[in-house]
Amino acid sequence: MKPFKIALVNAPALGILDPWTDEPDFPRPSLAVLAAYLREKTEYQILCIDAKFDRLSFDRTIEKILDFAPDIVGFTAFTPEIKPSAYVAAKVKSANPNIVTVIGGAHLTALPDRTLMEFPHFDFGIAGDGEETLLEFCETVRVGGDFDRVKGLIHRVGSQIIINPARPRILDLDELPIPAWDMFRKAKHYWIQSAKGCPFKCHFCMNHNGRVARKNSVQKTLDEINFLLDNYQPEWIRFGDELFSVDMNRTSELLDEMVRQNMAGRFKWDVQTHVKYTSRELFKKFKLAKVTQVDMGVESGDSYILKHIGKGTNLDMIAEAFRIAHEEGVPTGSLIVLGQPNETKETVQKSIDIAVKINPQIPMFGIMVPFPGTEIARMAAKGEGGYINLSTNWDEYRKQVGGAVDFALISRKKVERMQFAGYLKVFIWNLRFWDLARFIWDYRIEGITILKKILKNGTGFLDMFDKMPVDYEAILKSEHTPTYDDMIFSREQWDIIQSDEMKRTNKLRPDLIKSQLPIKFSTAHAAIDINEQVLSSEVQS
Ligand code: B12
Ligand code: SF4
Repeated sequence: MKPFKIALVNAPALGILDPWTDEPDFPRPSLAVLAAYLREKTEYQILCIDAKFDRLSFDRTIEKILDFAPDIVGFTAFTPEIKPSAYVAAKVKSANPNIVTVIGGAHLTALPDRTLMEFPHFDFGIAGDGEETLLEFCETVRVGGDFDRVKGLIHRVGSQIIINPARPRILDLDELPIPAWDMFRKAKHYWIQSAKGCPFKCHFCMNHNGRVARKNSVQKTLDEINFLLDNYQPEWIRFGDELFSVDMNRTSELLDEMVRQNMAGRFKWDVQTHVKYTSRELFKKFKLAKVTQVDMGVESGDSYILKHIGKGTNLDMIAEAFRIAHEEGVPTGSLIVLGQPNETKETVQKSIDIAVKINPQIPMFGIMVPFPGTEIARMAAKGEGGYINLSTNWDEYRKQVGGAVDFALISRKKVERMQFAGYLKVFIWNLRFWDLARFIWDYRIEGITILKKILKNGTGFLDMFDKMPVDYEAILKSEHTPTYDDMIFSREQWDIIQSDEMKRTNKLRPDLIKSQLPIKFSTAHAAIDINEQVLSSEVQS
């Protein structure tokens, strides 16, 4: 019998403006995770085509898909990747209309029906966690069946687009197999995820994995690391967890085990977390386990802004977390977003100043992007928060070099100049000239792109995409251009889905909610309990 075939695709980049994202040294985790799940459960023939990792052109990507002759092609896409994915889907469908196309990932999850309306070349969409839905969907295509029954699926019935009820999240991540890294060439870096989800509600983040953190056990996490070490000897393992230390007891145990199993120092590794989920005890353990970097969200240096962005932090908590990390010798990264609601030159300056003060190993200044599904997108669509000129051209939705929105109280150009100056100031003010030289070398392409953009007369940057196919815009011309109402609606819908999910999880696994309430180690951490209150009141109602 002819095998059932599925190709899983990460589309090519439109240009190399930021090598971290456009020309990565790592394979795309979503493809590896979905392929592993399908392989474990089925006999399908599976091909992963990671065009960014393999530096494939659009033509070569399309050719590879068509040569494989799949029954289904599944595309993965963050917001700035949705148009390139749709372009590939359109070309594949025009060459072979029998191939079924399906899109999944954060963008589709934020704008489920709107994505299918904008891009008719996607036959189906899958929102949220993809593993179980993709399997059920493939089986429905393979043996025939009713698409209405597949939770999490978005599909067409005549000219109508139907969003099926959301699929409950997989609560125990240990159920999932180790990602199918063998379906890619050997890489220098790998991203793994030991926890998914985050209890906070930052205005600029959609929190697409939900507000209840779900975790791998310590053993499963160690197995994933050991699997990579044994088979691929990576230089760097990066944790894609929103909050690596969301369950501080689990993290503490994991760090002890990493030391006990002599993992420390065998590879570089880094994590992201929230200042509230840190403590001196934990930083000591991070140090022993030789973490390369702990990134923490600072977001803004202005106390009013900080108080209103849903992060549940204040300037004291932030300063204390970075101070303790320094004292314990743990290298840090600070994440700051310029272009917060009603941002001015003065508040941007405060954000740069706090970065100078906390003096992280690596400072990171992104510029606000109103990603769909976020509160910022809703505000920008309503003209609130000093946001103007909101674009719905998804190619502009990039944090380092982008242009999705402008700011009424400070020009984008000014923000870009201050962003550039901010990077320099952190190093120069702290007399870290060697670190500055290294930073400039490591991020030279990003730096040149930002500089080029600053020096350009116009404000656009889309002409820097030198790999954009000539027929790109023509192929993607749509009958439905996304509207501001779409952005507002998507935020409201997403809030409802998130809140239902929290209540459902609390009924099934109250321990998951409990384990993510931070342990209080210091007075500064005890100062703000907004999110604990939000968490407990939301789940109880
Ligand atoms: C690691 C990471 C990165 C890394 C690596 C990205 C990469 N190319 O792999 C780096 C640092 C480079 C990065 C860059 C960016 N990132 Co990022 N990143 C993450 C992070 C932390 C983990 C992603 C991950 O790999 N998870 C593991 C995989 C298995 O999960 P997953 O991708 O979500 O896939 C699951 C489902 O979404 C779904 N699914 C996904 N694809 C498909 C496809 C099909 C067919 C199906 C059925 C299902 C499906 O099923 C999967 C399994 O359950 C997330 C936050 C988070 N913790 O999730 C942000 C996140 C994905 N990033 C985000 C953003 C915005 C970006 C940038 C655009 C930022 C920027 N510079 O402007 C860039 C864009 C990158 C690009 N290629 O264009 C947003 C996405 C929002 C959005 N609307 O798109 C997120 C959600 C962060 C946030 N909360 O805002 N990122
Ligand atoms: S802390 Fe905020 S930015 Fe980070 S994942 Fe949670 S909601 Fe998103």
